Amino acid sequence: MKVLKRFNILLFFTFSLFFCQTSIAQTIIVSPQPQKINWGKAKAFDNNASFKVKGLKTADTDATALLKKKINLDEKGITLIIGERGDKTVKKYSSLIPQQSEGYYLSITPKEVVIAGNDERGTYYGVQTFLQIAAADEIMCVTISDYPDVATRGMVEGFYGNPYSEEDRKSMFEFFGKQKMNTYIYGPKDDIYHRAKWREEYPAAEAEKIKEYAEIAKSNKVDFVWAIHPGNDIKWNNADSLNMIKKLNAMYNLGIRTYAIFFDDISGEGTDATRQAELLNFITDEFVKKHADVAPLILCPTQYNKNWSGGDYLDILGENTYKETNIMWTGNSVIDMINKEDMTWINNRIKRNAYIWLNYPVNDYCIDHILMGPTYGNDLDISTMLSGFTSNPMEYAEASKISLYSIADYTWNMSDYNAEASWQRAIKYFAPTYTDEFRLFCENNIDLGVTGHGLRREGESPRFNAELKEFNNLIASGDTVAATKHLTAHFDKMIVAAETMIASDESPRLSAEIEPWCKAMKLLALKGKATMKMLCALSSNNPEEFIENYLQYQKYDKQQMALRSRDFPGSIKSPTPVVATTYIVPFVKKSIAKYIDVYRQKFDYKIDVFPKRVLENGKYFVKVNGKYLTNEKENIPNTAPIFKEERDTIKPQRQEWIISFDTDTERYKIVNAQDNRYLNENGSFAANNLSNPYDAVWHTYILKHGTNGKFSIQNAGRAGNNFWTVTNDYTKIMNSRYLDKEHQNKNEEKIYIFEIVPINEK
Ligand code: LOG
Repeated sequence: MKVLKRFNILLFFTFSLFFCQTSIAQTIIVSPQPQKINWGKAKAFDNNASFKVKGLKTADTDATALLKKKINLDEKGITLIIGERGDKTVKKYSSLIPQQSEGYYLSITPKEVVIAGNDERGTYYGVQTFLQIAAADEIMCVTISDYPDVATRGMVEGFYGNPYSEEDRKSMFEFFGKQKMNTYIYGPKDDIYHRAKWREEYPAAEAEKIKEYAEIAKSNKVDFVWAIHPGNDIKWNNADSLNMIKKLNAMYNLGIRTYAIFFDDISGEGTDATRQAELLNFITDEFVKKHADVAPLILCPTQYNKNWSGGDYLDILGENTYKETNIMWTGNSVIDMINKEDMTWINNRIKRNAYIWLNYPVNDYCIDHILMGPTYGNDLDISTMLSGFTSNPMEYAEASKISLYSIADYTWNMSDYNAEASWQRAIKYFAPTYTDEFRLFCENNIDLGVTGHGLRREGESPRFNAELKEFNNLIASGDTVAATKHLTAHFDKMIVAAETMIASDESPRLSAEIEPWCKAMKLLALKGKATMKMLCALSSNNPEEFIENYLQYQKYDKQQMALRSRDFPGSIKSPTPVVATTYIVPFVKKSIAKYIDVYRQKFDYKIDVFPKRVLENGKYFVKVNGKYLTNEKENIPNTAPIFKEERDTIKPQRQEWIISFDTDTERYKIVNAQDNRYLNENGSFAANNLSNPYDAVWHTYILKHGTNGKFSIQNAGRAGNNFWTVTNDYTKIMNSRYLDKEHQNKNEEKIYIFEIVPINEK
């Protein structure tokens, strides 16, 4: 008995020690995720330890400056050895330092700390990692051997819209230093000295700012790359080549050492590949090579994605531009994630490794959305196929850091990258206190909806969808009240999250940026709650309560429509912010239409508060020129009804059409009373009523009342936007796409031709 007890105590201690240590190590997040990290079993020292630093004079000055700012120095403190390969201080450890550029070795023991870079940046990154670990209450023993997978990592400020503010940029440089990103390409479309007035020098005050950016970036080990966009009006002559050199020289004097030349989004003369290559080579010869400290050029070509490429444009660039010139690439299309196959394709064309310009999380083409979701979809085995990887973010700098945090993870250690885990860590990093509230905000701002560019993002509103399942199950089992409680509780969470994020002083700049979307989220949740109350009112047969909540819903809806995000006088206009457009918005919209429909069938009380319907649900004659639309070929596939002069006295239903409002699409469906078949977009029956079930995409119409008192019937959904008209002999319905161009969808006379008459009116 005694022995057993002792054994148990021992077990308890061993276990608690084990768990305690693992849990400390696990709460420390080293970001970006290191290549090799070995947590020791014991604590090295406490958070308040002080250090005696060896190597302060020889190690990289940015690294030592950062270190001195953050730790306590004390001659009697723990020894901290710092330096880069070749320095005496770290000679002993040289075999442990990774060979890769920007790599570092870090070791923390109770006896000493070693930070040894393979080069200056490596040392600096070693310090950043040390500071992340040393921020914990207890500093664990650890050994790290670390280096980046992609040499050039960062962002391109390359969007249309508000350029970043001074504060945005400075905060970004610091963030990049911490997250080990080394490149910031400056090319905002709405900076006139980048694009419209590319030949002119910056006025003194702005020039001063650029100079400051270059300096601050540098002290965070970030290359501040300045980009010029001459393609809209460049002349391929000597004068403009010299204009270019002059401007680049002026920028050199402001401290710029890496340059990019952008030829994206232009047309006409500027798009000539041969001329572009000649210019780039000229600049390399006459400018880059004349300065020992200027890096090779970065070119954004006119054909910067596979969809927009054709002819021999890319081959000419590949053949003619000097091999050290970097060529940018956005992937398979303008907005796309990067995959291996496309990398092989482009690298073969340009005869070098492409430099990625990832158009994510940029939202200048979907400015009503804010993109806060996980950064997923880039292949994890392409690190050796890239010369650089930069992300084009949103004009919302703080909000963009959610994705940029993951870009840092991805480019640093690609094979270990886990989009979901990295996203969760980013959320926690930016909202350590309000993590769950911020997560709820982020997960409701993932997808961007339908855009011309086609990118969609999966996984929006997962917690809402889980509650919706419960809701649907309970509705099916008849328990409306319990069902609505599920969604109401979730809507309440959304409200609290929105309010918390707006009021939070944890990241005030982030809060300010996302505030319009937080407000939109709150109003959406309030609308959702009102909808749930309407459902309860329906099930308890309470029309007053239904109307009262419907009026609330309308009030919130108006408030939401009146919201505006950031205004901007340039190329982007301020939009109405939208959130959760994939699942929650459609759910609320469809629910409200459905509940109103049920209400109208049950009650008369105050139905004039609802949007007017063109037609009430019912049975109608559909007539043109006094003739009745008649379904003569009962239930025979591929037949069409015809217009008949006379009333059908044998089977009157053949001329009766059940027209009803489809609450999902807010369009009307038209069904024949004789065989229950749905008319399709051509005004015919494709199949019989068994093999051709109702499909809102093909079987619903927009009805409009014309000034002549007649109706138009318009196809919608995938069926397009054409109208019904009639064949020349007035016997059948015809799709207006068969009309000549001039008459298509415009000619009122050919479109407002249908009399839709309730059958009891005759
Ligand atoms: C522009 C870019 C813009 C982005 C997304 C490139 C190379 N150029 O279609 O400035 O932010 O798409 O709208 C672009 O992507 N053109």
